[in-house]
Amino acid sequence: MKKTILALMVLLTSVVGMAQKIKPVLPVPTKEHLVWHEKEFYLFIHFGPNTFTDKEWGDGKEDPTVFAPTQLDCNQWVRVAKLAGAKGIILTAKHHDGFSLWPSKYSTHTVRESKWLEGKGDVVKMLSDACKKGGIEMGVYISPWDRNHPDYGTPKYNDIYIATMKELLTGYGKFFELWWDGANGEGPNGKKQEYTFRRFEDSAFKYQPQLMIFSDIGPSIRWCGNERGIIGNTNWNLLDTAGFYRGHGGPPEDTLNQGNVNGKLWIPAEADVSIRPGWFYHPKEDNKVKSASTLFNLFLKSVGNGGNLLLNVPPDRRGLFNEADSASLVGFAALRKKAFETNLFAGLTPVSKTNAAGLVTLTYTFKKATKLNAVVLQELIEHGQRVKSFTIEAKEESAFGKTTNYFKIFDGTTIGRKKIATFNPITTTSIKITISDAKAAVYLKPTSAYDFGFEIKN
Ligand code: FUL
Repeated sequence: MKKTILALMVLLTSVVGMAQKIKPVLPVPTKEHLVWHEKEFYLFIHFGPNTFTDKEWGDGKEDPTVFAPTQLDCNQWVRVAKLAGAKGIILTAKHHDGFSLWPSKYSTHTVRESKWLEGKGDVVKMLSDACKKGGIEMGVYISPWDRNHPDYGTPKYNDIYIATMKELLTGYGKFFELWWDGANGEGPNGKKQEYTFRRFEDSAFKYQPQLMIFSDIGPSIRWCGNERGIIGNTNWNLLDTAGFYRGHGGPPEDTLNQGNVNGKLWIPAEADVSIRPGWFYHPKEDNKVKSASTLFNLFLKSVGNGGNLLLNVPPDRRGLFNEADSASLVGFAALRKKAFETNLFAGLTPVSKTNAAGLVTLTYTFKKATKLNAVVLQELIEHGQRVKSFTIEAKEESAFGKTTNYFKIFDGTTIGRKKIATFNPITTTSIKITISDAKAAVYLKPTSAYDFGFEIKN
């Protein structure tokens, strides 16, 4: 392995001046990807007839009047989202039952046919107004699978789907993300649909070029391969999609979970998971809401592995986030604040060295023995994802206060956009980070270290 490959550049200041000189390792993220990566955590909202019928998948035959929230308040969703530190909200504007949360002119199964606000309501509008007012972003889930639409299963439905998207993407301002679910069953006439996804994609980007489109294989963001909120410890933002299809026909789940080391496209992972067992609200799950510490752990396993966390919080039958969910979300924010409040590397300048084997190390020496349980590493991903493996070591002190050896506290693979490396709390005077393998010279953002001050639940 060439020394040059392992030359480590630690950039403690802005890289603006250098940026042009750095030879990228392809593929690199688009500027929209870079904006998306910084969001880290945002909410998902599953809401619709299923909320009232206690189902997860409505069959599209529900009477639209079942949709009857008594106190629907999107400002409350936004308030709680902000308290939780979420950067946006993605709403199921249309789930598989085909019910549209806006009065779509391409459907007869919408809020208009319900009695909510005498059929004059529009949840998409309400949420979009609330997000704008609250200063957070909004995205939409528009299920391609539609169990209500009479044209589903015929070529005409593809045109209807595009018209439906157009209605949403041109009528409510900018969305940050469009979510395409992989589920694809039969429509009301028993037929399955052959989707023209390429056309869907072109149309969506035409209406909103800045959109990030999610599906199991992108084009912008990929599914992380499970609905448990866990992205691989090894996580490449790269994916090969040739020969794969959305829905059935995608790459194996562990490939989605880890990406492809030499993948041709920048398609980062998003972890979608619900705060409750179901995606929609069910009263019997009020006591099954994930705790703040479970959510914090999921944060470590998603954002801490370089992807984004999309956390579903289903409003209840009032149309409000339930008290139990709100309490967990606020607790989750408090844990993040506590964990990342004090950067123990602040004010320290690391010593950067190339050892005999040509491996580069970064050594931080504390002024006095310091307790820590986490180190956060970040690559400057605009130049491509490079690091393949690294280790973290801590200096062991002898009983007589004399310096002894370093011992390993963390063995890592990828870093990517962010790696939150956690370990059992240790008290040490020095931390050594070694990048042991990389595709090319590595560019890191400043590294930080923390003592969370609480136990991490597994
Ligand atoms: C799944 C859907 O079938 C679920 O109902 C839910 O929307 C989840 C996020 O994706 O594939």
